[in-house]
Amino acid sequence: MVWNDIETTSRDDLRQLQDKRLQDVVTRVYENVPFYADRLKEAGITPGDVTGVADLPAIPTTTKEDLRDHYPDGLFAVPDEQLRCIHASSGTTGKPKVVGYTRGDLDTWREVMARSLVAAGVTEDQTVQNAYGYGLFTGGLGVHHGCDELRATVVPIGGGQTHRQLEFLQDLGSETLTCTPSYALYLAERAEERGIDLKDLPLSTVVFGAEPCTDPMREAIEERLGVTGVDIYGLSEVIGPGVAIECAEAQDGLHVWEDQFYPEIIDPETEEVLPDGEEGELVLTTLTKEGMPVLRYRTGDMTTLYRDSCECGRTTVRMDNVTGRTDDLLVVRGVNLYPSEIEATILDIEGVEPQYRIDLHRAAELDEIEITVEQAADYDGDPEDLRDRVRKRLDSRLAFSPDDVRVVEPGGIERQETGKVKRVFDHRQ
Ligand code: DLL
Repeated sequence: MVWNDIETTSRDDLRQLQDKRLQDVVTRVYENVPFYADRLKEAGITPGDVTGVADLPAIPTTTKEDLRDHYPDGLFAVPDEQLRCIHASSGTTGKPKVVGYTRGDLDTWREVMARSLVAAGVTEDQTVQNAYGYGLFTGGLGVHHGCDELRATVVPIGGGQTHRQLEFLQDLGSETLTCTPSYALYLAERAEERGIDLKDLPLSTVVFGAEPCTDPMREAIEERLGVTGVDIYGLSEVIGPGVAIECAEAQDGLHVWEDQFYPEIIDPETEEVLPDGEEGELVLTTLTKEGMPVLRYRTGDMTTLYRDSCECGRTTVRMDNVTGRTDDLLVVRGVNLYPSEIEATILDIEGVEPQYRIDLHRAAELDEIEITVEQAADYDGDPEDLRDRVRKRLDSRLAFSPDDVRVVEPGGIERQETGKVKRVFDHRQ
């Protein structure tokens, strides 16, 4: 089932719509956002030169630094009185990125989130326990808007309160849980401790996002909670959750709602646009946003696009699960590694819990990397063997040998109950 016919429209019709919408948004930002007027003029482009998405590569990209430099509202395209809501995403450094929504933007958000929930298999008669944080973070309210649009029943519990989460999952019988992948696993662990078998409950779907989730992590979620795990992607600067989502039927790539958000993949070094099937940085252009439209926004997220047909019938382009960000890249003694590559490698080893941490140190001018893994509760072998297997697997899969591998007891890696999980600890500064 699809929520909106646009999801299955022909690619030609979709392209016509995108072309028209791009012309409109370029005109709007040219007229209303001095930053974009200057950027476009510098590139020798007037709105009349843009006839469609084929012209996008000529348009300069927008970066996170551009947003920070114009904090808080320098990229807004409407006067304050037209804003209905503000969200902000806290970066690791400096000022947060502030985003403003008009009534029209909130309607768009409701729409793409309703589509997303339907793609995940949620229906109007279901209950959704929403364990994304409410507040400035877009996760909680984004899912909430979508449930409301779909007319499903939302339980706005937000992040944390694990005891209450488990109690409600049992007593209210929610069919869907929405939360980060790390929190889904955290809930599973706490449920196991309390002797609650989540597989016995009506819960059948977890819509996870806001953090990368590798295949072994997804398998752990699906198995421990007895659910179908559906990956949802989005970012505050573009709308929040609801830019793209997997369909429950195929769970094979995320359908990008490209009538609203036009995706491109670029080489992060040269900004050259890469063809379908090649991995690079995702760049998004909002085609209808009013409050804070963005042209060619560099998300920092690494992925691949592909356009072959999907068994669910949706015709949209799909993107691979985001497994890394350009700024997550670890450069250790000349070796380039994404934490997600390390995750996928170690979590695939039997006897290891889906938990780990990566610590970077500097000793005598040299970078050192230490990996900590956690022994599974049901592993009764020798921890030394486990350590050995982790080392060998990292070496054979990634040609990488960490300076140290630590194996800790079950529960030995500190868990995080709220927010986005932190797994890399850089002590080098
Ligand atoms: O995390 C929006 C969101 C909320 C998405 C709930 C899904 C579910 P921000 O806080 O602005 O917005 O962070 C956006 O989080 O650029 C990615 O690096 C990362 N991210 C979001 N979804 C995924 C995902 C929300 N499914 C940043 N897989 C993005 C991997 C994700 N990374």
